[in-house]
Amino acid sequence: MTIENVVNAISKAKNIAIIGHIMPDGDAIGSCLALYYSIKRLSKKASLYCTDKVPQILNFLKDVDRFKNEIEPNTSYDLTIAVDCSDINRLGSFKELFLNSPLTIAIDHHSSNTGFADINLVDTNAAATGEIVYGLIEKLSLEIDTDTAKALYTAISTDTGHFSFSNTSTETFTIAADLSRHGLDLEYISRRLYRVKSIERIKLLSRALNSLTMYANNKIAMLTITQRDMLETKAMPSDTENIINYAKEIEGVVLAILIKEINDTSVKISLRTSEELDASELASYFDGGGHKRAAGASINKPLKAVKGILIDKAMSLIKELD
Ligand SMILES: [Mn+2]
Repeated sequence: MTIENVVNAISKAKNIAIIGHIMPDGDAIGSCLALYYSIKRLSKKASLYCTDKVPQILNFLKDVDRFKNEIEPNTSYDLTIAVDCSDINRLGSFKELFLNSPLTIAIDHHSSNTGFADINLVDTNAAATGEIVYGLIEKLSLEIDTDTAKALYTAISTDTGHFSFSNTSTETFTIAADLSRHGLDLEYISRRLYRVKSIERIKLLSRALNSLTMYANNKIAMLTITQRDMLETKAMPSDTENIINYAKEIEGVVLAILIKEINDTSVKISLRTSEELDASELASYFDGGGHKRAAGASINKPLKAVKGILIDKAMSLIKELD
């Protein structure tokens, strides 16, 4: 069985590289950390790698500063593990390190996983890679300590929308219940993950909400974020995340649009739709792509021009529905 092969490979290895995906999320960081702690407890050497910075929201986790974005000099690894990566490009600048490793493992739950490693521990029924790592730690006959429990709980909570998305299973709750037995302050973790926000983020949100414009009998909601909004609020690019949901959550809205001005001649659009409307169809009109419910595009036109074209196109799609 795959999991036994993973246990064997880890048991034999001396120095292991653990790589989380580009633009890491709670599942990637939490799963990497839990794996790192477990490997350390087996008295082996390990390094944590990630191309992009750990999101600020996860700074409450111990050891996030151990993630390096450059390969440690004069180090060679006999095993490399890709965590929460659906394909090899998700490894970013560590793709080379992975390809040159004598043995590779991928631990992942994406249904789009390409099976790019020597050993692929992929379970598409798992709500988070954190669930798979939990099972692996059990197989390694290790006890779960508080730091490991905290990292795994964060991984699973963030990938399930705090246990509310459709991927949340009985197994998810069973694992979370067990993790909660290891001295976790659940109120503190959810406060850090979901309630505490930077002042810059709130100022940006306030400006974005102020831009709200409704079209087509309140079926379309549009938000815009300008360069000036970003500059004057000192917000980070990641602070724009989730803002579109405020438009999407308005009752009766079938299409939510967020236009983010990149510079004077280009914008990024994000689209969210409900039921009838296909977001990817609208995005493809602007050479973008995505899924039925969520899509986006980068457009080389000024904000004002995009607004006009986008609304025209969206209105005609809405009319087709009636
Ligand atoms: Mn994940």
